Amino acid sequence: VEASIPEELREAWKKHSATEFKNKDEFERDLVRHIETTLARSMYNCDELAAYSGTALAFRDRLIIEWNKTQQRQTFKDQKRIYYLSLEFLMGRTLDNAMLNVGLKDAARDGLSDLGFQIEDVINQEHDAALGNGGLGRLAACFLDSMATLNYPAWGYGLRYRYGIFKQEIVNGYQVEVPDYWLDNNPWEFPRHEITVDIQFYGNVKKYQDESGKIAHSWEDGEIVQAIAYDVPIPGYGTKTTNNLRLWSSKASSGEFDFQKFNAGEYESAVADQQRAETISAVLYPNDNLEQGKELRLKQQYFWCAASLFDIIRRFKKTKRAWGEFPDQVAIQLNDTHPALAIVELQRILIDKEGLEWDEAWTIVTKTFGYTNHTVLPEALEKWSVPLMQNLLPRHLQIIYDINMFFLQSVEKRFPNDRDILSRVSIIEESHPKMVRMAYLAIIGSHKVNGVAELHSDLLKTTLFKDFVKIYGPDRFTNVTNGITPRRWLHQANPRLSALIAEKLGSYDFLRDLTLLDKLEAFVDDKAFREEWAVIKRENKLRLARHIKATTGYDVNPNALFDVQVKRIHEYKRQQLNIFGVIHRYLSIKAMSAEEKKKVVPRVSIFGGKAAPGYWMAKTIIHLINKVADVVNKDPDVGDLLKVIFIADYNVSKAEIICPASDISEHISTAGTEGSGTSNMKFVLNGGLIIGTCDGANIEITREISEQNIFLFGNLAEDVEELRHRHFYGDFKLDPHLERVFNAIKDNMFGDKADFSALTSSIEDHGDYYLVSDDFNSYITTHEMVDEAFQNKEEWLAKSITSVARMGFFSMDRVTNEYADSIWNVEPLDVTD
Ligand code: GPW
Repeated sequence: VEASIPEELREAWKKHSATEFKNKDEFERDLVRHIETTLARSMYNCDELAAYSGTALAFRDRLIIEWNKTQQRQTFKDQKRIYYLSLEFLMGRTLDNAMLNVGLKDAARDGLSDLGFQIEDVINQEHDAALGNGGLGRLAACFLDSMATLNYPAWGYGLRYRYGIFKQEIVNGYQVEVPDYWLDNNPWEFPRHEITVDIQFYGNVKKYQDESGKIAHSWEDGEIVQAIAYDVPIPGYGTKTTNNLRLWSSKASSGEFDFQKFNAGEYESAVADQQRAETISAVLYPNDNLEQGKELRLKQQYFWCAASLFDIIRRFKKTKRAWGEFPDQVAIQLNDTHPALAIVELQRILIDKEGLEWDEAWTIVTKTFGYTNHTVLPEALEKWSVPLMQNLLPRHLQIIYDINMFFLQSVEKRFPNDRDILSRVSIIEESHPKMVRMAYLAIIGSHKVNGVAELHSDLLKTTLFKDFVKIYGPDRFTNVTNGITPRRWLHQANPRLSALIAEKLGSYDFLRDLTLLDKLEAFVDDKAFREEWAVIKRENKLRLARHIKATTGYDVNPNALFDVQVKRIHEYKRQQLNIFGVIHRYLSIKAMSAEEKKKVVPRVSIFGGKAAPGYWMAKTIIHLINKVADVVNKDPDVGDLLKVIFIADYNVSKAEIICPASDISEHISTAGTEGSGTSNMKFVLNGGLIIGTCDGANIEITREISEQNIFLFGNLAEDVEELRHRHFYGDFKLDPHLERVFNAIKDNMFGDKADFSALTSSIEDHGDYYLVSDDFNSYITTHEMVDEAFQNKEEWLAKSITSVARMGFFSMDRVTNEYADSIWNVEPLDVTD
């Protein structure tokens, strides 16, 4: 559709082209105009929510202007673009980030103050955009921030869930899930009602001869659901680039069919059809590191992949290039296997719709895709039942079988004497029912596969994907260690620390090149600087203490050691190890004389995180933490020496308060189970030390900041298999300190012991799969070392400063550049002209 204004009329447009506010006065003008017109409110009727909406609209105008220009520039330059396909984008709040990225937060602060508002209160009105579960979704959000900041032409593609991750309430110590309806007056999304794609499900496949006599396939009948695009602008920091995140929403297709139903008086059934269609994008599956194999989830995956590919291909076709150039224009990154169907869908379009030969199409497909694996946990690896897929996506299943056949033929040719390898690497698992192994499909359909930290990538190559390394050679597999955006996780979350660093380094350039932090090491002995550093940590702890008081009613002592573990609750992440350690500490304090108690370093143990609604053991862990808190926090024998806090509804905006306030944080997964972890990086970047196992990115953090600045403990990944094996054969002895803890639980010290028996018996009676007992002694001894180190304030400060100075490697910008060079082969787009 040509909707462009003729050349001779464009002067009139240019004269009135929208302009951006550039200072406080212009901001105030735009803010008041939006409040009085867009919101139809006035100075007699303006609460903080209206002030927030007005401010958001004023900044949104700026983003839109740059967003339009960026899209025009990218279309004009017509370079290769990156498409990041992720079922999760855990964005958090947008306003504060937008203010900082465009460099006008001070103007907004002053302007709001002139009009009677405090900027912090206004920022706090915003609801988090929480379209993700945890690390995987937050990584996608950090990618978007970095890609825009580095001027890469990049799009995110996701689903516009009506309900994001549930809100968590704690009632009588139990998690209660409350729906997160986040879409009402969300100013950051733009419905594009004109951008729609019809998506087909079910039906059947017809074979026919095309004009040239070739056998061809067409997918017919079934049902159609419509995808509608909603766009979200993604501004970079200190750049004009504003990229696009496109989220698809589902709706009943407004075809004749429904119209006929309405006309035939079948009003109710027509409405029911509508609701069924809308169900596809209704809710985010709330599982982290778990796949349940539900049909609706597969529908979500195909719906989103098909709509995104249609959109990408539509854009490519406008350039009138030959299909062979597709991989020179398009790089698609698969965030885990959730979008692996995109591989099959592209192959289908090329052979069924565009008439390409199989081999020609397959070359294009494999050059286009890259696949990132985030876990080795077996329960998280996606497998779809063949009958389910046969019913929902009959043509795709055929193509998967063909991909598999050609692949197995080539394997057979290369390894003629190895019969077993074929069944091991087959995309189809020969079980009952047969299953489609999505990770294998993703490997076979991509030119690069990467893990997210060194240990994790090594484990992929030596265990899960070993056969594929043999088949394809080691070059198809690579590592890109995760990172985080320093804009949100330092500058936005910890403005005072960011300002102090800027003062010392002479500018905020470190926010665009985090390796500049290394210059901080020169100031580690600077007395005034150290004092300022300590004051900022204290202020941040006070801010968290106020939040704890307001939400739990508990007072915590800001001089105590703040010990934090916030992340999804999972047995492999071992919050149970932490809470057992807390009970051990509690019992030790109870047994002390008054004299001995004087030597105890006061602690606040802070937990936060959601359990998947169906994950019983995770919910039991939350329950135990809250019960321990009930007992410990009101025990006069303990007083300020120990407090236990569970912060409800941990999310991105709470992380921004919590990360800057830790003295120590816990990253204590069973070695070999955590892909990378990214909150470890957030805490260290904010001057907290960490206690952790040799797992995920903890290992690279240790390499960067040195062993002296981290508290490592526990068995190594290489020992895990053997230990589990031994447990299985009865060689298991409960650690004596842990036994004391279990005895306390069994004495009903924290309420009915029956409530926690699943937890204790998974360790005592069922093989202790996560090695809690094996690591317990090492864990509590290391915590004693933490106490000791914390008493030496000067040394602790030196560790904190040195660690921050050495965190440059963990910038998401480094990560993005590595993907761009080694996977995408994409260049940034020059925005100066
Ligand atoms: F199972 N991760 C996550 F691999 O947050 F898909 N959710 C998930 O469903 C998966 C992984 C999946 C996390 C990893 O657990 C974490 O170690 C990693 O840092 C993060 O993804 C980002 O790579």
